[in-house]
Amino acid sequence: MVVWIMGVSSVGGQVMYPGDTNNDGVANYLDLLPIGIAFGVEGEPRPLASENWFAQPFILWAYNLPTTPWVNGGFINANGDALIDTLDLDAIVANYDMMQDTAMPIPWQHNITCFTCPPPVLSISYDKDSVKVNESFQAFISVLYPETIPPDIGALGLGVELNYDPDLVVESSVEVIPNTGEETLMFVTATSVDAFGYRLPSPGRLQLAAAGRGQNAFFKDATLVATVSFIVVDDIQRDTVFRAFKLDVSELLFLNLQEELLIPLLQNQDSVVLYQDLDPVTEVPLAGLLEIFPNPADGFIQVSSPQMIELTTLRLWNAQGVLVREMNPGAGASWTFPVEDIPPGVYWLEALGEEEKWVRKLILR
Ligand SMILES: [Ca+2]
Ligand SMILES: [Ca+2]
Repeated sequence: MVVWIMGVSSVGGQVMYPGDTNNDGVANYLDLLPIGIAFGVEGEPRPLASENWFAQPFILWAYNLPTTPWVNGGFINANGDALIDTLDLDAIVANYDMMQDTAMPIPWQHNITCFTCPPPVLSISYDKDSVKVNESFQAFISVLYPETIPPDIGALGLGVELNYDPDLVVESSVEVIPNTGEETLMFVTATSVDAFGYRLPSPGRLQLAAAGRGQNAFFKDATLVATVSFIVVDDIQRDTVFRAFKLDVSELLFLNLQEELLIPLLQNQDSVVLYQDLDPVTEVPLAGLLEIFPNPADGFIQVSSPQMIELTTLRLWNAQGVLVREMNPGAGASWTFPVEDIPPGVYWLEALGEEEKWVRKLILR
């Protein structure tokens, strides 16, 4: 065995690319996790080491990842010194999304699951439930457990890829802000406009990894991983005044310190309604008069005014901006709008007076 190792190293048969720490053929957010698992491990420095993206011979380390043992410590040691630590992060960012097929990459798949570990919950929520054009809002990416658990059954880290509709937000303003207040965590983040990478995710995609340094970092009842800030584009109109914005999870990987797979749950029901005022000048007077009741509603909505007014139109829009129901109430001070056959969810009630418009969010259950 020793002879074989020395034979390989002496002929330089094994090569690595700095930043592709799991040697799966691409440098990206997932390459943070091997650094977290192997944090503090020491081995042979790489002769003539560079952090540039080219094949570099290295001396095999005694260390291999626990459940994907074809990943040797020499792949993880991106900067080429004798230690796995945060200095090995830089090459991931510098070579982001670069691909290689000469280091004999192997897909990084985890077949060993920790079934006795409680499932971590990836939670996505927002600071607002509705946002106007040109205004900003934030998404919060957190890891939750029902209660704080012993660290040894928690998670070392996670890698997640999120998608959204790039036509709804100003792509150049999308910013991932890691929660550096969690001092045990290391982060790799990427958006389509991240300034550091050569190649980057396409618009509407962002990637995020967070991991502890040689110890499980997720075991508390709630840990904020990152905040993502967005700005709504100045015109969301596509035959409608409302659009729903939602982050969808396309890839999600949780590993623990033993490199075992954790099976996560997803808490991602929320969305943000983006809207624009078609005629904001005339919005004010009706707003002082109209009230809706009950909200949340089931069965019917009562729209009322303390005085007689002329209400030409009531329209109910769903969060996708689709007109669900319209009626023409006419003159009066109280109107009943039936909703018993409409699916539960978030809706917008739009009321038109003779020259005025009024909009209010409501929930049907
Ligand atoms: Ca990789
Ligand atoms: Ca290193």
